[in-house]
Amino acid sequence: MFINLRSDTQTLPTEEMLEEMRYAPLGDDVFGEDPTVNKLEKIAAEKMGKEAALLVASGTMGNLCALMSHTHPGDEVILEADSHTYYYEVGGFSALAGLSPRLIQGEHGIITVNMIKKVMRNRDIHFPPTTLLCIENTHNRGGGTIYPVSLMDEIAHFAHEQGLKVHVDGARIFNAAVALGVEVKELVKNADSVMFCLSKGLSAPIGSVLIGSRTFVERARKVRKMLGGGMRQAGVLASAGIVALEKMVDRLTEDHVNARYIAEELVKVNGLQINLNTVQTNMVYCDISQTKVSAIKLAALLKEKGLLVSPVPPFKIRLVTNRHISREDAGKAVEIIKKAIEESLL
Ligand code: TLP
Repeated sequence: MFINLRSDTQTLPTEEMLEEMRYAPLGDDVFGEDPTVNKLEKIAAEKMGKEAALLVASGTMGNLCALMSHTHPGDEVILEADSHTYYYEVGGFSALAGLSPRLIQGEHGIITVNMIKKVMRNRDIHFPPTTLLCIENTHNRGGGTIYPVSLMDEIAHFAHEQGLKVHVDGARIFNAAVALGVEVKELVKNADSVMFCLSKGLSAPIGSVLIGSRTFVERARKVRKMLGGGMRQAGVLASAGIVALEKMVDRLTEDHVNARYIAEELVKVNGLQINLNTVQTNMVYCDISQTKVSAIKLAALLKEKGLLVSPVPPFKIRLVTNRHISREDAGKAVEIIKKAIEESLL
């Protein structure tokens, strides 16, 4: 049995989810007739303080539906340079949405109004129209870092003044809300759309939700169909998603406490560097460049010792706590890493 700190995407459905999946009332969601999907979408929209919501197969599909619903091919979208949408979504923003990216290198993924001001251009015959700004909260490659409410508000106000829509990749927005001790709707109240994942720390097996105004979600529903994401008896998935939203949010604090513990232990290890300021939620990024091993090699070495982590080449590894990781597992993981690093320094 591995201690699996590769990602919170590795979480398995709870017994209650499996039970709900067995008995969920079902219908054809392409016709809007699945009562369980409709129920999940209603709950999600309410939690985000918006009019409507749409269940999608994945976070990637949710972000793409948002991009395609807010923009037209040929538009420019402002993205953080390490954002998931830019970095890990196979370039769908360009290949499928036809957008050109204007990148901002944030600080640990976090961008400010001043940074946005620097990349804003005048409306000019030579430039593509800039129509959308994306924000990732929490920011994955930034270390699971959080945009606080005030910054989210400031950015959204500025973007709107500039005529831009604001989409939030909130794959882990509940981690941000729990860590800040605010209701999630506070964080997205000025955004035009938000996507969050049911299938990460919240433990549902499949699914993400895209939320926004009624008109936006109508458009996104059409785009989802075009992308092949119109699902039929999707209530099977939505039923687990309802449990995720209603029962699995508060416990995310445990993951944050465990991540902090791991980071504070590992920062003492010779050869490892961790920026403790970025350990704000359920992720720990360790810089291993002072050791003699690459990220890929260290991840393989750790796997041999029973620990799964994500290599972030060339010289980082990522550990993500989740509901299958107890405090005891966190302690064991620290010991395994210490041993592997000692061996690699020899
Ligand atoms: N992130 C995954 C990998 O793709 C890296 C992970 O293990 O962290 N937005 C953010 C911020 C994400 O971290 C992810 C997944 C997504 C979107 C995409 O979600 P899925 O995997 O459901 O398409």
